[in-house]
Amino acid sequence: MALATLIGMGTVGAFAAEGLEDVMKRRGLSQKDLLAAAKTYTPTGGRDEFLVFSSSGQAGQIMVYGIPSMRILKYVSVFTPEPWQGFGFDEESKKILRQGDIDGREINWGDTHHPALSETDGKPDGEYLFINDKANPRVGVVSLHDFETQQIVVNPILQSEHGGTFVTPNTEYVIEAAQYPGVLGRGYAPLSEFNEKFRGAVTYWKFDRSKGRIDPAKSFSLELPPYTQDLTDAGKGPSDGWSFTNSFCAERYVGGIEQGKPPFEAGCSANDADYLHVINWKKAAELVAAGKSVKINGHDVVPIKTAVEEGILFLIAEPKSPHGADVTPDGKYIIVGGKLDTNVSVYSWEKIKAAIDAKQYASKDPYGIPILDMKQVLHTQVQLGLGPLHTQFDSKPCIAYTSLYVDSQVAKYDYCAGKVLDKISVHYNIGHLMAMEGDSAAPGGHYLVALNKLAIDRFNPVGPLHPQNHQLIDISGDKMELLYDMPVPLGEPHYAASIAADKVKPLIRYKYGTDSRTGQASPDAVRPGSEKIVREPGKVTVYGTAIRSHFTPEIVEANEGDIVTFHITNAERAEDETHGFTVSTYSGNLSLEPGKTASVTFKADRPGAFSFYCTEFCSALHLEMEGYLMVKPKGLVEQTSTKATDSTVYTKADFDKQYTTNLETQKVIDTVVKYIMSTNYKDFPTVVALVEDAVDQLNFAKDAKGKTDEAAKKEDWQQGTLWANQWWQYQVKAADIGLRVKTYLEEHGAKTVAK
Ligand code: CUK
Ligand code: CUA
Repeated sequence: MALATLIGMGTVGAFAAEGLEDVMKRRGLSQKDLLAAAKTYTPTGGRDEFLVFSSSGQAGQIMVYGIPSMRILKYVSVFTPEPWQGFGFDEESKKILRQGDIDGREINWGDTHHPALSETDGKPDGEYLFINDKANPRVGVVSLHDFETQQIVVNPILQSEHGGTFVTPNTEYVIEAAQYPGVLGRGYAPLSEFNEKFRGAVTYWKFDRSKGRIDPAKSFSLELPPYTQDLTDAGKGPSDGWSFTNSFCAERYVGGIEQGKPPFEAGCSANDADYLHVINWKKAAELVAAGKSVKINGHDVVPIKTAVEEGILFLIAEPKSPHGADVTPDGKYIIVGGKLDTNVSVYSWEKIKAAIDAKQYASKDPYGIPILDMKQVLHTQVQLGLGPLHTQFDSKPCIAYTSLYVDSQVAKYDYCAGKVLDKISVHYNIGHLMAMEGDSAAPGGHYLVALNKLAIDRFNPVGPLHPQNHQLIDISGDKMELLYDMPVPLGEPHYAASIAADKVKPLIRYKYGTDSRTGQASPDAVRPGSEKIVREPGKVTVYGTAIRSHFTPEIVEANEGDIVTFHITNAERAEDETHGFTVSTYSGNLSLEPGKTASVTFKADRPGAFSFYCTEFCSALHLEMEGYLMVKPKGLVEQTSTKATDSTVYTKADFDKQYTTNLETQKVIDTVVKYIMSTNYKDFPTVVALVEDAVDQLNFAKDAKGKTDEAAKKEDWQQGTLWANQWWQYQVKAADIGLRVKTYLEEHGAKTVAK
């Protein structure tokens, strides 16, 4: 041991001098690697240019990370309980999760595919985020004011979906299209009646921005043939008011491998073409308003027949097994990939509109829907490679990027001229790809992420289930350059949405006593000093607060069998001063961010002395942030005792010692305060908030000093010493904040202001 230490010490000097070239040699890095590192490395304290909201597939969550650093910042739970943030563990968020129950069944997961940011004029505005659940047809609404899920809506007619979420240019509607055909309303019909009874649909969820919620009563759907609708995009610019949904299995094959028939995969890819659905959603909304819809499960549905009569639904052939329908930033073209084709097809909106206006149809489908002539409305086809899937756009005009699943490549091309410009290999089997704001009316350029399905050998092995791989690509030059690999350890992300980071302006703290799930004042919030325990027969309700470093109340008594509720409000104003709350064996976890009120209810069915405590390391005395729920056994005969329960007895000497310490601490605080006041601290908003918090703590200290002095007057050294200690605790918190402020001011070059 001693020898090893000696050797270690002896060599420290040699390693300390390791220079850049030594490190490159030791780690086998090339100049290209260094350049990539310089483009992505974000020094301590640095921020990212873009935020990414990535789906997490089967995890039912959204993953938030930064670009170019690829550092993960948060997971936002949507369809799945998540204990850190209390989602599904406090009563307020349980109500949101339960909104997602379907036909009386509790569902606690989701297969999330496509997140969409709310848009204004076709550009992401950083206010809301939507995501779909393919397995259980639902849409989640997340507020970017606090990155919390606010609402889940269940599709009233679909049993399976995929083409969501995509928003119209001013987030009038959030679009969700069906995937596997079903009987609308989730009813039954034999598969032998597939063509007659099974249907697809696309749902337009009305978004009420003033409430930050979807309004199901003003939402509607359009009935579609059972063609297995796939992905959707909303038109913009000249194509605003329309939406485009592709499909596969227009063969309407129904499988039956167990009866010796070829499987779905054979029957669904037999024909050379499927259909792009072209829908005038603005006119559809008018038809619904005019009462031309039918009701299924109380939801407005525009029947195919009506859509055809009113001229709002058209089909266009698209190449074999299409995937991805992406509208160009200017809204002039729709680009469709074909999984079993080598081309992307670029459709011209101008030509589509002209054909519709002139009623020039090539034919009709079995449901009477006009089919436009593909050749007539195509702008061009670009041969990219095997398995083109999804398309994103650059800030430079006419430049698009399409993922090639089979080739494991990204192709860069000019869709106006129909010319391939560059290709880059990725690892492995890319699904979606995402350029910065690359699906909006004004893409941001700079970077692109390849969302790869497989990682295979790219990372340290972690068992048979591998992470996925998001690869960051620099697209600022003519040639695409691979910069970074990021393992995604949460689920299969499918799609992600990105936004310039400075457009997102979340809250630092809630308004005091907010129920974050409704965004409204919680009726159960109390201010410090007004905490209470309300007892009713069979019921104990606690209205409490949390602040560094205690809960009020601390000791709560209940009888075996009582229904116990804790409503806790975090009384902090300080940034990042979150508390947690759990009762041993009885509850999950509450996450109490500054200003938030959250609740937990349970039946105290087992007697015992159960500790509760704060689950976030919030201060030096975080471990002491504790209390007891005393669940008294049935039939217990109380032994009343007036004996002091404190285990330690304090004397005047103890009191004096603490009192002296406090006076000395106050002197230190005074010097720090003097220093802060001598600077231009008011120019720093972070500091102003911290000073506010310190003032809070000093006021609490003053209050505790009053109680200390009162006890001393009565020569109650027991209470006096304890209150003196509490006074000191507040001083320590104030001093802690004061020192944080001092460091901040020094690091940010605060100036001394003459008085
Ligand atoms: S889908 Cu997964 S790669 Cu759900 Cu958008 Cu194409
Ligand atoms: Cu509050 Cu730990």
